[in-house]
Amino acid sequence: HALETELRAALAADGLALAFQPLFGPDREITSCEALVRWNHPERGPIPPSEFIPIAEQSGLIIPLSRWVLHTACAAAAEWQSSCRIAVNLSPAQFIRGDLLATVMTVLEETGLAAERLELEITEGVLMDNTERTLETLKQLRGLGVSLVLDDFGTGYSSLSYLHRFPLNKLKVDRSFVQRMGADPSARAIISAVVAMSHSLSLAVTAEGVETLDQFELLRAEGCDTFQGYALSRPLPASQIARYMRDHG
Ligand code: G
Ligand code: G
Ligand code: MN
Ligand code: NA
Repeated sequence: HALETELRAALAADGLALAFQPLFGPDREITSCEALVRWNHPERGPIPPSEFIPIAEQSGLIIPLSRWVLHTACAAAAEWQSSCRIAVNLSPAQFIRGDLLATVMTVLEETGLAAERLELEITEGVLMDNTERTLETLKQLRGLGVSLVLDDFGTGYSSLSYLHRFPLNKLKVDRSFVQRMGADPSARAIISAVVAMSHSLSLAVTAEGVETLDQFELLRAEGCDTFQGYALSRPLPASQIARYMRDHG
């Protein structure tokens, strides 16, 4: 695959970058930032992660790529004059390999970031595979002080039993529910029910894909704890995030 060769070269030659999207609490204070990998191809221009992450996953490149993301995100957060947390997306392949815990420990040591400032985002698929070993790894990560976030909640084949079986700290309600909320009362009812259930299990809830201030107000009224979306902030280049946090301190 041509793109695979070029992605390998980009990773080796410092050709990838991170964007950081702030997440906000109900008073619009910044609570964390999500690291999002970016590839600006020298000839083709920006290639979205939805195109190159699957190629990285098929080729095994996802392992060094994910390590680069984790290291770069933690190193950036360690420099911020803020106690804001950093959220990093994990790939299912990182669980299959079996050295995720060691990688996270090494990166925290290398960057000096406190474990309490790192949030790891996993998807429902991770919880469905290899459940015993995954459960053990997640418990060990929690033991370090890292937080665990279930991303894109409601899109996969999740079972509600996962929510108490796995040691999660937070759910991110998939943006498809947020986007349907205005027109479709059942989408709002789902969000309302997810918030009630999550809070009764001591899980925090993030609403993703918040594109309008009306959505922000509704989601706040429903009791969501944190909010992410274009209405609040777009993902920002690494060069802008530290200043953005100072100005929105
Ligand atoms: O940034 P954007 O909205 O285009 O991201 C699209 C998808 O790519 C999202 O589902 C996001 O989780 C995923 N993604 C972005 N950055 C990373 C990353 O560093 N690692 C992994 N595994 N997925 C990522
Ligand atoms: O799946 P995950 O949550 O990791 O994906 C995050 C992706 O969502 C990023 O690629 C980011 O660019 C995108 N995103 C962030 N805010 C919004 C938004 O308000 N609307 C839409 N459509 N996408 C968003
Ligand atoms: Mn995510
Ligand atoms: Na998501």
